Amino acid sequence: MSMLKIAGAAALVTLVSVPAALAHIVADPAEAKPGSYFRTALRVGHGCGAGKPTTAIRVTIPAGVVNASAQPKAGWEIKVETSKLEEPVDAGHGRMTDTVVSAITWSGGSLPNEQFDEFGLVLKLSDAPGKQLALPVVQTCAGGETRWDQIPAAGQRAERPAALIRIADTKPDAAHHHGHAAAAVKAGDIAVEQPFARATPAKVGGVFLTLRNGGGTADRLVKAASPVAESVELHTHIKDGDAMRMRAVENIPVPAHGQTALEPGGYHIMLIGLKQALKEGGSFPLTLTFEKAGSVTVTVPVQKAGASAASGGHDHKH
Ligand SMILES: [Cu+2]
Repeated sequence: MSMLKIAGAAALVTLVSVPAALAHIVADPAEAKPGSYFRTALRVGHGCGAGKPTTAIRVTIPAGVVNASAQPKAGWEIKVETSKLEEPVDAGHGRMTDTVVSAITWSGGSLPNEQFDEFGLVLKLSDAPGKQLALPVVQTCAGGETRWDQIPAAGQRAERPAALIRIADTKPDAAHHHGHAAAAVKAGDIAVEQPFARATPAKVGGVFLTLRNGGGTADRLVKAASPVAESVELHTHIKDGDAMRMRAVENIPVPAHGQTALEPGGYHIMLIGLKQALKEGGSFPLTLTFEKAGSVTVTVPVQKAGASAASGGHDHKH
């Protein structure tokens, strides 16, 4: 379908069939810390009206977001659009870039009318406290689309507001610049503890962490993803004669009421095609997907080359 046809259909639908009771598309959570890697999701309610399913969601990434990545979603394809800036910006940890993500589209799925779903995002926010960010969303349905792009004035309501994010009026969170061990983050019953990566100037890097399963059902880590790498694989080490070799595995098991350590020399997460060197003191987001517990995004601090455990944690020797 040509762009002209899409635009024509959109205009028609917008004119004739916007019911008053459309469920707004909102960002949840909507309150962010300045300068943070902010994990949120676009919550999409009803279709575009007329009982039609939602088939695509396109979100425009506004100025004030220096990097954005989408959480993969079963049954949906993700397309990322970028744009060139006239002036380079700091995309995090001093990495200057003139290419930023300008829009993200999930498409190919079908969200029935009267159901809701969430589309996950990690946004690297600029250090600008006290601002409001508006993320315009185009919701495409079978046979039409709705543009959620209005920015309501203070105290006003809009019929089709963009998804809004408030950046808290506080100092940027400095914690993630200092590589300290973050508190455990959970997906369902599984806690992700003490994540860290080793600093490297190379195109590949390893991530280590502990997965603790507080539930009575065995689970498996089936996927990992990060915007800092072209691809992310689950690896183990196997003994090959006298040498240890890395090998990709389909999944990493986490026993019921047990734990699995991803550590140097054993299971690990491999970042392949790093888009920037991993520098000591930096950090980056990593999204882990479990077969049963679902997905969770953790912030991975970068420690010195050769580090064998997350600093600030207990000292385990190998
Ligand atoms: Cu590896």
